[in-house]
Amino acid sequence: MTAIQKAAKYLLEASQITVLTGAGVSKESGIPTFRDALDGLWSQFDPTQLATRQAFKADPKLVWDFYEYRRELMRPAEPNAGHYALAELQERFPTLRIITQNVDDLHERAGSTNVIRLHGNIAKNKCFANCQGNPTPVDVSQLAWDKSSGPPRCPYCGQPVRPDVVWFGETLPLDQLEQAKELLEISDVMLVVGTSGLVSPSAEMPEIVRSRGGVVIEVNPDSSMITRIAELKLDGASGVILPQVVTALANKN
Ligand code: BV8
Repeated sequence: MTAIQKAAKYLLEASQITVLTGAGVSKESGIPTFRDALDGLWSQFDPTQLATRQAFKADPKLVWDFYEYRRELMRPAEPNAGHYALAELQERFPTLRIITQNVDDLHERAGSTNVIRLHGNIAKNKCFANCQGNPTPVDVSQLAWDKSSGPPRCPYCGQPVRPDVVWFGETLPLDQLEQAKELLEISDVMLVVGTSGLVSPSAEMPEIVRSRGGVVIEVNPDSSMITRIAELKLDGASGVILPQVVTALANKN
């Protein structure tokens, strides 16, 4: 039995399948991951230095421009075969949930529903002070400001507007984290796709499933911090591997 067929068998035998995705699942959509040495964002910018409240307070324009640069990169991106395959898996297994670390919207645009977003949505913005409540969404398309001067001001309180993403050192949205934790307690299979497993607390999630006797299946062309706890490693790009899993399931009908 091939690794793909083994993966299909684990999925068929599962009562709750949870998928954890990282930047790798969007790589084939043209969005650079954080690790790529060549086009990686972390080689040009160091997000652990830029994706923080401190950096934004120190230089709002630099951090705002960093996000405008990434939003520009993401604008033409379309879901790839890996996103569509995950949406097909959710059709096949209706209780399947996706927990994503990504801040793009490609899972939703591929048709996946009820996606748990641990780190927010780069397309959205909010008041830095959350002056009307956490979060205080701000639609910048309704604002006029000198774009060369950095972020616009919150229309309610005048504080700078910031991207609605989770920065390093910030806690994850509690509702999303709660939903993820509940899933980890009932998942008997976790499919981990395209993550280096370096960022917490998402990095600890596969281990929680494994420590309860669940099966961790990893899809990644390289090794990662998850590989050592994976029952099954599917070596390759998610846009290639995941459609093969869908096909293997169809053949088992
Ligand atoms: C928190 C949004 C509680 C922003 C992101 C020391 C000081 C302070 C904090 C910490 C610390 N040590 C640890 C921490 C916790 C910290 C952390 O983990 N830091 C790391 C750097 C060590 N975490 C936090 O701060 C989190 N909050 O813990 O709250 C708390 C509160 C206060 C004080 C203490 C604790 C918040 C973390 C969220 C950060 N925000 N994103 C933005 O996007 O700008 S994280 C960001 O980076 C992404 O969202 C993603 O999560 C992460 C990148 O990871 P990956 O997705 O895995 O991507 P990567 O490039 O690394 O890997 C890609 C993989 O794909 C590779 O394995 C590659 O082989 C593979 N691949 C490539 N091509 C393909 C492929 N796979 C499949 N197919 C392909 N084609």
